[in-house]
Amino acid sequence: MNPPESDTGSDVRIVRTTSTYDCGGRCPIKLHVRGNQILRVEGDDAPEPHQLRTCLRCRAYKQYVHHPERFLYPQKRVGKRGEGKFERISWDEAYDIFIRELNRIKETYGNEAILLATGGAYLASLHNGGLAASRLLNQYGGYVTHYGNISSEGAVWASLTQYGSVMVGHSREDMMNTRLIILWGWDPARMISGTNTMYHLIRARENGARIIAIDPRYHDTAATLAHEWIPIYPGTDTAVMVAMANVMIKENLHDRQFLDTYTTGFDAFADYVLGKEDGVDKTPAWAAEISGMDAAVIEGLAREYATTKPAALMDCQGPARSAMGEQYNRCASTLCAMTGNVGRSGGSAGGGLMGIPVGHMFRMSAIPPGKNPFELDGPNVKGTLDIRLRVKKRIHINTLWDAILEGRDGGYPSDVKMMWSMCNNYVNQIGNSNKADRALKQLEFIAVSELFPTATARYADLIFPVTSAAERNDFTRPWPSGPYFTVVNQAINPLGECKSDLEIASELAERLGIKGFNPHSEEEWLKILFENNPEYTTHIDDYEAFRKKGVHRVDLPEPIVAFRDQIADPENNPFPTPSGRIEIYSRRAADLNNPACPPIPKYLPTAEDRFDSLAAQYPLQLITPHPRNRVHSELYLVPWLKETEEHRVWINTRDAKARRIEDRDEVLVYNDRGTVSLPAFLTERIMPGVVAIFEGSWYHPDEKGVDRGACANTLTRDDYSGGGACVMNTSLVEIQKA
Ligand SMILES: Nc1nc2c(c(=O)[nH]1)N[C@H]1C(S)=C(S)[C@@H](COP(=O)(O)OP(=O)(O)OC[C@H]3O[C@@H](n4cnc5c(=O)[nH]c(N)nc54)[C@H](O)[C@@H]3O)O[C@H]1N2
Ligand SMILES: Nc1nc2c(c(=O)[nH]1)N[C@H]1C(S)=C(S)[C@@H](COP(=O)(O)OP(=O)(O)OC[C@H]3O[C@@H](n4cnc5c(=O)[nH]c(N)nc54)[C@H](O)[C@@H]3O)O[C@H]1N2
Ligand SMILES: [Mo]
Repeated sequence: MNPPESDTGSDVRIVRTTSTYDCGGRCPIKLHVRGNQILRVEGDDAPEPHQLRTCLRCRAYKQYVHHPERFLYPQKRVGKRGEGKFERISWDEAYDIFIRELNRIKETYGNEAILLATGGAYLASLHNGGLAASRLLNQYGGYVTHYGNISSEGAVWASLTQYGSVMVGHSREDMMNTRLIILWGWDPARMISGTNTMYHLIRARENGARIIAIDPRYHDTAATLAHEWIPIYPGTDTAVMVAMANVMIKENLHDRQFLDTYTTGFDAFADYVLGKEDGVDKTPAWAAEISGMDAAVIEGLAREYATTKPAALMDCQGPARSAMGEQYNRCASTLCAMTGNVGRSGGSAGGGLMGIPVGHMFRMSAIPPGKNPFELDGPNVKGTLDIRLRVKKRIHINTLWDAILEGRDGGYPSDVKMMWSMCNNYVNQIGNSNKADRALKQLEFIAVSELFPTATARYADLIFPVTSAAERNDFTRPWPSGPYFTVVNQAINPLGECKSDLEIASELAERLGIKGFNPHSEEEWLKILFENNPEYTTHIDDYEAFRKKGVHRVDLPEPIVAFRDQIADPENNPFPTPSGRIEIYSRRAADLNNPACPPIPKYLPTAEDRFDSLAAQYPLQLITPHPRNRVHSELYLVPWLKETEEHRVWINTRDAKARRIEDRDEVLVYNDRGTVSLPAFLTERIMPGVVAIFEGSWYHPDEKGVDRGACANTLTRDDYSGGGACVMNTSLVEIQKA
């Protein structure tokens, strides 16, 4: 697997390209290639400050592309469903099986029985599997799919409610202008949030900014950069934020003029905060009981944040992937407004998404048609590709398994009989993997387009083997940080008989008699995509040079600051909300009439918080952050990355001792949904009462149903919050020695 690393021969080619992982970053990489083999990966070689530092995942790129367990040929199932036993077949046979089953299901049950499960794995423009498959099934008469961004629906909901926009970020250079950075549930050293975030954070600290981390874990960013770490019980951030507002109002530290000029509904929020609405004064003492933070610490934090100007409160998406997730992002944005930090250099707008308008590829949530009052009518950035979907019905992403198991009888929109899945590993990545096992065993037919034998692929009847990004050309962009654009340049010919999702869909279209599905070559498509996207044409003059260099960095005259124009000149630049203002009170939210989704941000108790009676049985709160050495479950098999960090459950020494657990002991973590088995990591880096299992380890139940892969979602809920966030950080568990 590791070829000789000599890269000096005259037969070695250098290909400048980028990965397409769903990690938010885009590292420009230089591949050294001989024949059809990547020998070596070099990082970006641009000088500072332009260099985009290459991460560990991209440095392991060759082991990903050339991994011996990659699917190289079409396969059909030979063992039992879910057993993972397959046999090589030809492409002709694979297409025949797929079309036979597709037609049979359509004729027997109608198009509504066809579920298309797409995902964000391959974040590039052309070979995007979800787009190709949805165009195909669209022309085949329609299908059922999912809505609700698996990742950030809480943050999307909050930003759209409060600001009417998801572009709530500043370019990272702006951190140089700040005096205080609060990393509120944000650990970019691990999940990077855009290449070079750490570089800019380090420079901000060197420049004198104080950095505070609020997180149940003393995470890597806190350990390397923070002046202070404040632990907090999961799901209680909103209570602390509300109490901070309480302090600010009582001590008159809030920016009344800012609130009067730019916001609406602050008084309603203040009534809630001060207890005029419900008789509960939301004091630091009140929040201390809920959050585990000291009242004095909350008071100090409120004063420091309100009086240090400018200050950047950086919330993200992890705490929002919870049972009342959107409240955290909304309340963060409200504090940003109360302190007058929105639209100001060195400040922040909150909202958790950090999107900026240059080079940024933010995937919009797939909104249920006609259901979501916050629908965005953005331009179709995919240029001339018609991606209007003839979607029959949509199911919330985190209820897919119930929708399959219960169908119409359970109130779901249709009876699903087949699933075609690509660019995701949902058995592993959405809530309740044991339910996924039951649901998928019930389907009549499953096709999975994949590179690797993932937990989801194991359930397939048919595997379409897909090329990696090294085997095709495309455009891609970083998702939260920018400002730059990247190119996927083909480095090697497709391995084995792999094809891209677009090729697979095109060949299926031909066999299904669908005309004009893919009229252009790859090169033609790329040119069309480029020319039809004003983002590219505005910033890039020379197409050929862009392709060759593999990256185009945009020199900004000044850092991007979200809502700079709205704040500088509100008369001429209203916020894109119904009121034209920052909506601390949202009429649209009020109209939903959903107590789980109130018009002002509120702390709401939920099932499986630590006050739930279930805590008597399962006293530990489980959080499931993103892994440093993988992108979710992708890269799981890569040896170099496996070596960097063992998959263990983080448990505080005190909780471990009470259970007679020693470091590295094999333990069972369990609740009513399932049991996982993995070694323990005893540490003071997580607060007592909370345990952490990084998401993405592959689900692998043994005969007794114990998940030996220790997938976090064996323990999580298949549920969603009032605003549609997937509930992945709100689970109670217990732990014992195996
Ligand atoms: N290496 C790597 N990078 C990635 C990814 C990856 O899989 N691997 N995934 C990418 C993707 S798709 C996304 S969406 C982003 C995800 O980015 P995030 O959503 O920000 O990442 P998480 O790891 O879920 O959570 C961030 C932090 O929140 C903390 N946390 C959890 N619950 C709570 C809470 O209730 N309160 C507080 N205060 N903190 C809490 C966790 O301990 C963690 O340190 O990362 C991207 N980057
Ligand atoms: N417990 C818990 N669960 C979580 C989260 C959490 O914080 N906690 N985070 C959630 C978040 S933010 C996200 S974004 C999701 C991610 O959920 P998924 O998108 O399901 O996760 P990945 O593990 O990235 O799976 C992507 C799969 O697509 C495959 N793939 C890559 N490129 C291509 C391609 O071009 N074509 C095809 N056909 N396949 C390809 C990869 O091999 C990989 O197996 O997970 C969510 N799940
Ligand atoms: Mo995500």
